Amino acid sequence: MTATDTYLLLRAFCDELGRCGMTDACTSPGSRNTPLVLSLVRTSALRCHSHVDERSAGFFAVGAAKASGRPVAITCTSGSAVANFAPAVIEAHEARVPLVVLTADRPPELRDLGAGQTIDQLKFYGDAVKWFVEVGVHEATDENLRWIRQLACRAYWTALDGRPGPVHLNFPLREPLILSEPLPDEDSSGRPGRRPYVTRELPAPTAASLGSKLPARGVVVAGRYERDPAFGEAVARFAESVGYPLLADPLSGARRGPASIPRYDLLLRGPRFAAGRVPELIIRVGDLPTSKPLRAWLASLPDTPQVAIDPEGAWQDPAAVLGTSLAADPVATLRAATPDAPIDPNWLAAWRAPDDTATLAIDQLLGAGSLSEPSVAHDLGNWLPADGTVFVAASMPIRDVELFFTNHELAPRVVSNRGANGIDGTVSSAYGVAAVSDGPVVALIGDVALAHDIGGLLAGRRLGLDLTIVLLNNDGGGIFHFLPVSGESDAFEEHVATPHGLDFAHAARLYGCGFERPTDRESLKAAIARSIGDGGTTIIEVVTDRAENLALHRQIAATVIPPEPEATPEA
Ligand SMILES: Cc1ncc(C[n+]2csc(CCOP(=O)(O)OP(=O)(O)O)c2C)c(N)n1
Ligand SMILES: [Mg+2]
Repeated sequence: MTATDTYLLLRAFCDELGRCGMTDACTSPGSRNTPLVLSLVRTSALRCHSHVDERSAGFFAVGAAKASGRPVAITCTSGSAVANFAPAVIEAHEARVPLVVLTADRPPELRDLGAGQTIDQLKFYGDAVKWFVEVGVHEATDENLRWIRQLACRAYWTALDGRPGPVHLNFPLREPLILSEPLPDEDSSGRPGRRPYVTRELPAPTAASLGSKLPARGVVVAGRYERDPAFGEAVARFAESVGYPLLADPLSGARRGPASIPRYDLLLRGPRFAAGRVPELIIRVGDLPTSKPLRAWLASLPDTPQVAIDPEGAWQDPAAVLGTSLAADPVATLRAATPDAPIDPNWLAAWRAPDDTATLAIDQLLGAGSLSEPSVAHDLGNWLPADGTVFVAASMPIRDVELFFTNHELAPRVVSNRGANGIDGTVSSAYGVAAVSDGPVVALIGDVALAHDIGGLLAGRRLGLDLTIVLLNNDGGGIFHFLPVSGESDAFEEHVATPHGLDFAHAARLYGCGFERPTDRESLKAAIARSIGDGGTTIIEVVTDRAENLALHRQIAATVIPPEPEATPEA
């Protein structure tokens, strides 16, 4: 077994990933993974994105795979580098994102014997991966070249098949790690015509029946569903055709059309509103939206038939109220559903009118004021073009986008890491989206999330990517002011809100980004347009105050929700 064997096998493996349809891979530096890195980089079908930090590489790949719908490969050296992929692997598992994780390892004779940078990498990610393979050390015989091409195909298709997710291949690599002579040009081990060695036919999306007769009073709830660009439009048209109110998280792409009720989070907080609108059927598509009031409302209706169209077996039902789970394609199912269902115009109107009133009230409240966290979330949906993408961080940004995005036929795509709801890796994932997107990408992010992945900024300059970062800087975790812990005054500020006093202008300088600090809505709009026009990365900081933000949210809620003695407090 020589370095030539290693490189011949890896060349065939990487070539095969490209033949299957892979276009992007992320590398990170090290010694042990030299054969993996060089083989990926020398595969002409793959764009290789170099990262210094494995945690960033992993989250970058998550963003690229989410936005492209294609599996992305990531590789790292042995030891704790493998552990630094873990947060992204977990996000990919939870959010159903296809990744092919290629870790380098010491060969078996060097494990657990004090050799450097050696940890137990076998099944390192546990049940977070769909498949683990210890690849082993092999000679590049004809049989083994066939086998490794098959292995690449299996890794690619397994990541994508059924419920997508990460797969992990651990490669023991023996020294020497570089070639002493060039590989022969010819590799005839692949199929002719650049066909994949194994073409796996994934089943065509199938429709299921929602029943022969839809009731007059139904509701559609739509959440994150990234891989089918037709999803949002199909859901909105279905809701319109049957006259069902559509409660659509912007992550669904379905917040549009005359049936969409974008203020559901605020409206459903009013018990009188909810009590007067008990539906006969709830159709759920995509992930559950983040909104607590919506989740609480669904949970309060265990006797209302609730149907989820759930092709990936995601079981999004923490309250155990679903009666039917259809293993079918939501787009095909909704398109096939009876278009002439009995429409009760009063039913939709009973949602439409208060929703329109709420939207007007919000516009007035925000219009009168200067920049605020809600105003930024509100405006981004209107300012960005339809081919643009907003990558939204966890914490208040994702909640404010859900609360304040308006109905918009040509809204930008909204993408977020909602698998594990982490604040980690946000910058890196946004760059991953930018790497595979044609339109402009804007990241909406809080200050703690930016500080957490500040190293992710390195990708901008090193990889020549364009990203506009709208930073909502309230010097800490503003979300915690909405929670009961905010009353624990001995520990809240230092240990929960965690103010840091960082001046992000210095970070912008360090990483070669532009920096702006607009103070009104118009200058924010202009700064975003400038950043998109100029290219590169600009951090556009909007300075806010956590306590004022809480007060503004309360004011908006009090204006929208009619006063009722038993009104629930904001969560
Ligand atoms: C990896 C990870 N660690 C911790 C948390 C818990 N957490 C949720 S929100 C938050 C604070 C986020 O602050 P910031 O990004 O400034 O957003 P803001 O709350 O101010 O909107 C934290 C620490 C998490 N979600 N993920
Ligand atoms: Mg903050």
